[in-house]
Amino acid sequence: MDTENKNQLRKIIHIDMDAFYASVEQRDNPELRGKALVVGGSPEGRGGVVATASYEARKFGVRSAMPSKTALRLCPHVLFVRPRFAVYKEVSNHIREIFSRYTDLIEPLSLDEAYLDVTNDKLGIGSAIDIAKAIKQAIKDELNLTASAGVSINKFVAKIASDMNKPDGLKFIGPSAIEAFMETLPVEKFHGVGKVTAEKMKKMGLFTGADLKNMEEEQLVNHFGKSGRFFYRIVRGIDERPVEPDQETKSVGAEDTFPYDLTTLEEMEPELDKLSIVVHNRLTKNNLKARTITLKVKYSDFKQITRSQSFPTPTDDLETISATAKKLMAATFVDEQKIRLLGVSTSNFGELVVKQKADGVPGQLELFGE
Ligand code: DCP
Ligand code: MG
Repeated sequence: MDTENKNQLRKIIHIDMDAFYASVEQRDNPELRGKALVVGGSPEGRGGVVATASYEARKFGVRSAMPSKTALRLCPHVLFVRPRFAVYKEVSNHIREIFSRYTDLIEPLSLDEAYLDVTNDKLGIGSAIDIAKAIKQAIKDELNLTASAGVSINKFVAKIASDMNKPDGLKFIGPSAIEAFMETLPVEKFHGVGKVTAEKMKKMGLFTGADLKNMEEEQLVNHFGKSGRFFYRIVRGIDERPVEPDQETKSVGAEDTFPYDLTTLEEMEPELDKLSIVVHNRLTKNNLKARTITLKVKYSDFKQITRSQSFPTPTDDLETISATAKKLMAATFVDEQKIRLLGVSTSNFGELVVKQKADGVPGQLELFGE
């Protein structure tokens, strides 16, 4: 059980869309409904992996990230559907808007998945189960798609729970049920346990949460490093990681340290052009425009300066970025200076855009890297 005071128990929901890309394709094309299909990959089975499979295809063992060839072997009549990322992105924005009716504490993990902290929900509903039901209903009514929800007092248990009754599931694991639940959980379900760690655990005779629970904290740390401390706590139902809403992007930039010092403007200008291209690409990819362009210069004695210029209207124009960087460089450069690093960055964005985590990669995983 969580050691927190009962009154302070959090209410966490994990929501995950069912067979996301595949369901969107079946929704938008009636001919695909009820059919075994994969999104992505190639029908000739030549190359590529599939992004996801419809439930009809999963019956044959077809799964995400499987080579097309394998998918075809398991299910010879499987249909290959081209992904339409713009549509998935649109649906993703819409579900996030639905979440935001209930809470601002939303932590997206990918396009189709998010944690919500509804301890103090905006509408004063109070019951996390009722909120999860309402969200699922809104997704059905407004998007004609289904999602599964897990409800508990922490992120880890909520995420496991959302997967338990898929599709269209809702699973609540309350505080008094957590410890018993964790004891039966196979070790590979634990956060941060990949194939390598799972093998190691099994060799040590650790198969379930109950086995992990028999270990001293120190033993777990000795065998599994920092993750060991996490395992020790999580198997007791303790996971205090907060739901962290994405941060607003404050700046977008690029910099480069050179293998030898630059001493002339002629050498620096092509480098500034290269950096500007990187910055320009990042801005357009994230749909950002900046009012301020900043040049950073580090000298061979490690002294560092920055010089900025601001514009009345936000821009993502490559020519403007590189011309400004070069102008700022020319204005600050003095002969004989040795320059080790150059950087170009942009800030002061015209619109508020939230940073996206890499799709499909839960934000915390790298903490426990294998
Ligand atoms: N995805 C991908 N490559 C992967 C895994 C997923 O491109 N290796 C994409 C396709 C999925 C979407 O991300 O539709 C969401 O991933 P999920 O893991 O949530 O899988 P699904 O939503 O497809 O199925 P489930 O019902 O199991 O959640
Ligand atoms: Mg999903």
